[in-house]
Amino acid sequence: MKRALITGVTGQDGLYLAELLLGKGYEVYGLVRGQNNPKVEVASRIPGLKLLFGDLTDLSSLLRAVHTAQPDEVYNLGAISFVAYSWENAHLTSDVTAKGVLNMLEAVRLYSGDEPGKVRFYQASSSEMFGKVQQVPQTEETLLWPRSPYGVAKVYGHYMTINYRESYGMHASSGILFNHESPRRGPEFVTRKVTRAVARISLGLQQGLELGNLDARRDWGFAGDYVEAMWLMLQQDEADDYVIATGETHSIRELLEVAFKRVGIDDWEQHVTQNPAFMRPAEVDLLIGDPAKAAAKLGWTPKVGFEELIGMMVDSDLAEQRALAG
Ligand code: NAP
Ligand code: G4F
Repeated sequence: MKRALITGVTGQDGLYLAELLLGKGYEVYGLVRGQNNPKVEVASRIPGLKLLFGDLTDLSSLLRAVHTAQPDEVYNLGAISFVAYSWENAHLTSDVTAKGVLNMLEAVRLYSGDEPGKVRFYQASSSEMFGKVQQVPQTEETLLWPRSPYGVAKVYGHYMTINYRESYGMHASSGILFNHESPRRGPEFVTRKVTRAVARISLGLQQGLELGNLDARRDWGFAGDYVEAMWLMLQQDEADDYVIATGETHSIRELLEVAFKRVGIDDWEQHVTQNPAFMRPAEVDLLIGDPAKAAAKLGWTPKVGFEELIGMMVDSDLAEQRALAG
C-alpha cells in the first residue's frame, strides 16, 4: 500500500485529492493547522483519511508529520491562495505560500537522507505566475511575470521545487494549474461567489451581486479533473513541470450569463453592479493555458467543460441554499 501526505487537505483540491488517493488504495495523511480550526471537521468526514497537525511555517511540525506518515508521495497544496487577500497580507503570504514550500522541501530532503528519490514531491504552482502574460496561450516555457504578492510567492515555490530537483536529484514536480473550480470552491473566489449569489437571487434570498472587473478572462476547469493530473505527474519515471488547463478562456461576463441562465434568468445585467472595492491593484487580464505537454506525456485531458462546471456549481448551491432556508 502506498502512503501519501497532503498539505492543504482541508481546501478544495485537498479534499478531492484525498478521495482520489483513498480510492486507489493509498494510506492518506492530511496536514491540518491551527487551534479549533472549523475546516478540520470537513476533512474528518472523509472515511479513512488520517489527520496530522502542522503548519507550513513551522519546519519542525512538518518534519514530525513526514516522519509519522513515512510517505511515498507528498502533495504540497497548502497555501494562502486568495489573490486579493495577498496584497493585504503580503508578509504572511510570503511566509506560507513561498517559504512554506521551502520548509516542505527541506522536511522531505532531510527525511530522505541519502535516497533523494525516496519521496515523490508535488508542488501546487499556479497560472497566476504568468500574470502580465508574455505569450498566448501560456506553456511551460512562457516567461513568468507575476502581478500579485501571491503570484510572486508562487514563483518562488516553483523555482525552489525545480532547484531541489536539480540540486539534490529529488523527484520534485511542479503543476502549473490554471483556475479550477467545483462546488467545494471557497465562496471568496469569483465562480463560487457568482453561483452562490445566483442560487440565492433565484430563491428570493438576496437582492443583487456586487463584483469587480467583469472583463478579466480565465481558463476554468473542474478541480476533480485537475487532481488526477497531480497524481499522474508523480507516477512518471522523471519529475517534470506541466501546464494543466482546458485551453479555453471565458470572461466574467460569460460566467454570469451561463450561471444566471441556469436558473432561467436572461437579463443578468439587472442583478449585477460593479464595486471598486473588488478591483485589484494590478490585474491578470487573460489566462489561457496550452495543456499539450500534459496530454502527450501524462495522457491527461480535461473531462468537464465550462458550462457543465458552472451548471454543477449552481445546482449544488441551489440545493445548499434550499436546505439552509428549510
Ligand atoms: P484552498 O481551498 O484555498 O486551500 C488552501 C489550503 O491551504 C487549506 O487547506 C488551508 O488550510 C491550507 N493552509 C493555509 N495556510 C496554511 C498554513 N500556514 N499551513 C498549512 N496549511 C495551510 O486552495 P485550493 O483551491 O484547494 O488550491 C490548492 C493549492 O493549489 C494552493 O496552493 C493554491 O494556491 C494552488 N492553486 C489553486 C488553483 C485553483 O484554481 N484552485 C490554481 C492554481 C494553483 P485551512 O483550511 O486551515 O485554511
Ligand atoms: O476567482 P478569483 O479570485 O481567482 P484568481 O485571482 O484567478 O486566483 C485563483 O486562480 C489562480 C490560478 O490562476 C490560483 F492560483 C489562485 O490560488 C486562485 O485559486 O478571480 C478571478 C478573476 C480576477 O480577475 C478578479 O479580478 O475574477 C475577477 N473578479 C471580478 N470580480 C473577482 C470579482 N474576483 C473575486 N474573487 N471577487 C469578485 O468580486
